[in-house]
Amino acid sequence: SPTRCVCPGSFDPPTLGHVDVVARAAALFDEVVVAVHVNPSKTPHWSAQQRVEALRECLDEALPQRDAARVRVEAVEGGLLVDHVRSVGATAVVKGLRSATDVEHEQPMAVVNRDLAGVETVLLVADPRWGHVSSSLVRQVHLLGGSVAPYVPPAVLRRLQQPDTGSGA
Ligand code: COD
Repeated sequence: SPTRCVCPGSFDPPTLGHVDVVARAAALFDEVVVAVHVNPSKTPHWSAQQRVEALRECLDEALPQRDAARVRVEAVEGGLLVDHVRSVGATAVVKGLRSATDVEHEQPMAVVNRDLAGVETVLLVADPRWGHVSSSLVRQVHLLGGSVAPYVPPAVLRRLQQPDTGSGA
């Protein structure tokens, strides 16, 4: 049977780092489910629907069609990550690792997710080109009037430049 993983995140907004992790997950697994988490304790800048649509566009533009076809993007409302992982029939979570801070953050979650459901976590070392890129950095630079073109896929840049059709503001 096909191997399947979940790439979870907030993707608020998606960055080139996110797209790189999903592309690399698609090289390791037959099927990838990108889970856009709707965190009840966070107020998102983009709605879940905007993040899902933007990610779909980014992946369709960045990946060869045969790879993009193996990646599904969906919103996930609350609940345990592992419950969603199991509900889609995946065996692993794939995440990106940018820094020692990321390691400290991911290590306990990986142990708990394995305890809860036997779900393994695959941590991909960030490509140095995007190792410093985060959604919060992109939001801040954009808000203060700087160009985020080096950090986000063209589909996200287009949406940021058309506030009424994509910023969620
Ligand atoms: N390069 C490589 N990887 C990157 C980059 C980059 N430049 N930027 C981000 N990433 C990776 C992150 O490391 C992460 O793996 C993923 O991409 C998503 O990043 P974000 O910032 O969009 O998402 P987060 O960090 O807000 O994570 C949201 C989650 C839903 C994944 C998180 O809150 C989570 O795991 N929740 C689990 C809830 C749960 O079940 N808890 C109980 C058991 S632990």
